[in-house]
Amino acid sequence: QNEQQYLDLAKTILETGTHKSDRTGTGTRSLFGAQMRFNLQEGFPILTTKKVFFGLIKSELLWFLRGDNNIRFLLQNNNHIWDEWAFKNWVTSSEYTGPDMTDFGLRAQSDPEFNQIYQEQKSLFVDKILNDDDFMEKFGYIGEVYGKLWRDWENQDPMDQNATLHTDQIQNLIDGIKTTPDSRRLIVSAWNAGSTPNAPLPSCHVLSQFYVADGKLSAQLYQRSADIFLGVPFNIASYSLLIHMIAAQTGYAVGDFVHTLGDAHIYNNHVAQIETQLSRPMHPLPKLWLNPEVKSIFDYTMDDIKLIDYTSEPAIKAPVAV
Ligand code: DHF
Ligand code: TMP
Repeated sequence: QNEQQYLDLAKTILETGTHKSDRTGTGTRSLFGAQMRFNLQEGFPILTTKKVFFGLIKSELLWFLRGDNNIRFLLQNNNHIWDEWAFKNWVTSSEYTGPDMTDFGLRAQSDPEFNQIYQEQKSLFVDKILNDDDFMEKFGYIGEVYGKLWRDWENQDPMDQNATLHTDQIQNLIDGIKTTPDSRRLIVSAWNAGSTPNAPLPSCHVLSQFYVADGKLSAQLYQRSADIFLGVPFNIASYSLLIHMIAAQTGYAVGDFVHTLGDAHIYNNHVAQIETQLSRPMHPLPKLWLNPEVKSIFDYTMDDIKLIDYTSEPAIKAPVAV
């Protein structure tokens, strides 16, 4: 089964990964360069050895496809997976006057008293993003990443110093698949070397390439940095969903999702959780349903996307490294 590749990779990293320090101060076991291949005809590749919250994956992908990089839309959908990185913008700004939030991610894990103060500040922050437009405009953005670059990559027109070009990579991709399916240039990039490195979290899924053969649409993702326990299960399901949606809109069946990883790591504070997961049985993979009435990749809503027969082992909680 598809999922075995993920479990094998996790096991290899646990057993052979290099102990490596990292930006967040958490520490990891890490391996450089790995690849998994998910045949989407065999079922939808969401993990079954732990429960993965598909609703969060749907709303995050719809958010990318809106070209939105302000977390308000996520919050309106009860999705909090990006809160910490927008919160970081706020507490490091000159306008923040609350209690000291230096290193909030690490301190929240080791200091229960601080954690309470932090949780209070974070829920104040979330309320303000939802209810205060000026505040949302200023502090809700997560920088030049994903959605913005997918739908509206801006660069100066080389022919005209005063003109800015706007590129919709997703529309171009769909047009490309329809008109030149043999093309080797079906690329979506989420790394603008000029601006992305300054984002609160520079894009992790950096580049994807789409491929059509034998009536099937496949894609390969290059992910520069891969949190095996928390991020990767989301990334696998998210790109598989995107392939299904684009296939539906271009008239192809689904092929493979090829997932190529750069720094593939297990955080030291996820080791017990992944060991639990490795001891569990797999369940059969679910199927994906997309509403066939939807006529544009940009028109899908939460209700147009459903998983059928998803059964899994229970969720496993783990702290996210900030
Ligand atoms: N930072 C790090 N260190 N790892 C990440 O995977 C990561 N992912 C980001 C942003 N920054 C990151 C965006 N994606 C979760 C999953 C994906 C994600 C962020 C967070 C996560 O915590 N998932 C939990 C459930 C969270 C919830 O219920 O709100 C899980 O158990 O899958
Ligand atoms: P980094 O910018 O120092 O590489 O930290 C980013 C962390 O977030 C790293 O652990 C990888 C993880 N991550 C994913 O695995 N998938 C994602 O989609 C995102 C946004 C982050």
